[in-house]
Amino acid sequence: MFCYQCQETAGCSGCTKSGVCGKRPETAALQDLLIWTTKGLSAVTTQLRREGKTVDASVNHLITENLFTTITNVNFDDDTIRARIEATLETKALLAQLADCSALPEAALWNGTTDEFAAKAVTVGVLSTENEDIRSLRELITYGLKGLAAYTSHANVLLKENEEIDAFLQRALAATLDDSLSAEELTALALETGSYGVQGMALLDEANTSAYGNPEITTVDLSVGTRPGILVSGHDLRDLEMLLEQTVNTGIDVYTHSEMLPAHYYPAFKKYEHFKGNYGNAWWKQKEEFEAFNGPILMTTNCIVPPKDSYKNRIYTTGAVRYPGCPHIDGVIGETKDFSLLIEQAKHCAPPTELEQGTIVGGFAHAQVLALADQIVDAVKSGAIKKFVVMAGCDGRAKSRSYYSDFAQALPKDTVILTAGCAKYKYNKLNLGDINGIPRVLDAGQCNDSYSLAVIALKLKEVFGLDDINDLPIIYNISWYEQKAVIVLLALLSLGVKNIHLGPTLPAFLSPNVAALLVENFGIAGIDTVENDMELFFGK
Ligand code: FSO
Ligand code: SF4
Repeated sequence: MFCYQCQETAGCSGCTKSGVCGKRPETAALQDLLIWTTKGLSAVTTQLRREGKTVDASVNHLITENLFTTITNVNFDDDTIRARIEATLETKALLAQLADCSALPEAALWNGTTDEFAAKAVTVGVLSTENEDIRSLRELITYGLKGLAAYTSHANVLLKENEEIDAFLQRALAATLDDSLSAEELTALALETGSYGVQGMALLDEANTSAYGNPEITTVDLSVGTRPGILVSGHDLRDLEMLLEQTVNTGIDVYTHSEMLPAHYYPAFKKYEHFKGNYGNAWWKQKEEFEAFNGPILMTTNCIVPPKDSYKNRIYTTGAVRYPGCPHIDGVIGETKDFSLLIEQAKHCAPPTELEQGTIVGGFAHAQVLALADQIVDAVKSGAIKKFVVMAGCDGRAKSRSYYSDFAQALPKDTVILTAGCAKYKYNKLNLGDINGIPRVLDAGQCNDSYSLAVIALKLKEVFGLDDINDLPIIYNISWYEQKAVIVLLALLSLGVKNIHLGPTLPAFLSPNVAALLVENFGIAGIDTVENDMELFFGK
């Protein structure tokens, strides 16, 4: 196997024996083949569109779900990945009859049987592209598209569609098979991927806010109640809504975990009295925290870590997530899922063991921040706020990530952190105080809510009458882990944001030349020690 798509890849170069994430070589091979066949299907759909023919939304969804399936910590189940390859080949064969496929690449034409999958997979992985710069750019685009697909999938379950984004996503996937494209052309495509990333996040923002209202300042409880609970993790708000509905008056409380924390900020969920609070921290601490929770856990998206036997019988998956041996709650778009299995189990479980007490405050997505714009602008003009520091992205297992807690604590007291994604767990419980009533950590929400941070930056640029987004007093110090962070990064680059610091390590999939190109054109940099970075950013 060879996989280097996430920040925790072995030796900062690539997982070759098995994944640090727990992905086995057989699963990695099937995921490689799923990506390759999905690119082939995308070549066919792109050809169909070129010929003026329409592509059904169900095909768009098949493609985005396939990409979502291969994101780090989403699907560890070979049988379902194999079934997805079969469905992809079947759809491709049907659609290929409607288009002129004579000039399309092999991936568009291959139609092997299930017993040929393993042999084919070894020939179509990441390393099948020999030129390391082309490989690097192809993977940068592919990982960005995986992140984009995850975001549009969440919008799709809320019945929001955008054919333009799907058409681009498929055209870009197909382009990664095209040997005639130069490094310059692929670089331009990576930036175009970023601009569709902005649109994808905007689509999801629209889907979430039109369904559940605009996030507002909210105090979230970190303690536990005395009743049994169900813990919901991942990013899918529609799943949470269905679960909350079905647990009304059952004597069960519902808690959020990791990236689901921002659900508390949405007005629509506040009416549920049994929507108790947030339990635990970022994804990587789940082994201890899920054990202590005592009740059923619903994984709506990444990040699932291979579960310990002690709580495996309490893990349920839904959507793109699968883990062998854990029950899966089915439900297609528009259908109400049936969570009675979890509810029945919860009734016989002990209440959660308390991990901590206290509260945290969040809900600073674009509408809420713009409502406070006057107060914030005044604070900037008076000098009470000197700089904003965007610390969005992911948390992870690496010890070196303690940098982010130390960095947040070392920041001058006249700075405000703008955050989104699970990166926040490194500093959202540190009580960093406030500036004239404005908290020093403003949490916009999930990783996709980085869109809010971009909207806020663009608004500040307008208010201060600046021509260039880079003239704002904003520092970008972003942490990444998986492929959603890649689309967030590309989205920021497409908006013209420069000098982003990315850590705790730069992606292994950036070849030296591609990394140099990003440094030269965008000022992308890594991180240093907290002391040196304070000196760099603040000159002290
Ligand atoms: Fe995994 Fe975290 Fe939101 Fe990332 S829980 S690591 S960019 O923030 O994606 O999914
Ligand atoms: Fe390794 Fe990350 Fe790939 Fe898992 S997703 S196999 S940890 S590079």
